[in-house]
Amino acid sequence: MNFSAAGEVIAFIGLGSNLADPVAQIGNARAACAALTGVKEVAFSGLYRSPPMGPQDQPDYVNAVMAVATELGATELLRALQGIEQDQGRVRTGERWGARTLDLDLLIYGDRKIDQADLTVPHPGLAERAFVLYPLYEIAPALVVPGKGPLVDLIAHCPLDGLKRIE
Ligand code: PH2
Ligand code: MG
Ligand code: MG
Repeated sequence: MNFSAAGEVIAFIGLGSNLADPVAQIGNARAACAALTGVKEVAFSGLYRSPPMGPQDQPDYVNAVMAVATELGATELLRALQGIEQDQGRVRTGERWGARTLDLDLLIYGDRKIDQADLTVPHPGLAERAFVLYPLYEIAPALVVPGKGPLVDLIAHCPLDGLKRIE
């Protein structure tokens, strides 16, 4: 997949929600991402339901992955995604992997590897998370994840862990 023009980078965003009507949260977040200046939607996976990774006393998650073509730098895109999380009522409780109305993770930014205090790309948990890998595979089956290898190989080593495509 390469629908980007010169000066644009293809980036992948992981979407997750397990509070306050998760399906609606994901739909609203998709629209908000596509409406960002300097961001165009290229592809959007189906919606997936998965048991929580982390604390088990929280609802199941709805997850999806979106591909965008963007003129924004990686940090600019991260800040824009954090703005959308805030707009959709994200409360940072400090609990690791706790319930949230909306989580937007910058999974992949072109072929870049980024190691900053506030941003690691590709996302460090990506290779172990079925709820990231399977939706990603749906929209980019030939993807090679920078520093981690072909997506097909990552998928082959990642059990579904209860992940189900919705509908
Ligand atoms: N996100 C978390 C913590 N746990 N579990 C699932 N199934 N899906 C998520 O997106 C998720 C999670 C923190 O970002
Ligand atoms: Mg996350
Ligand atoms: Mg996050």
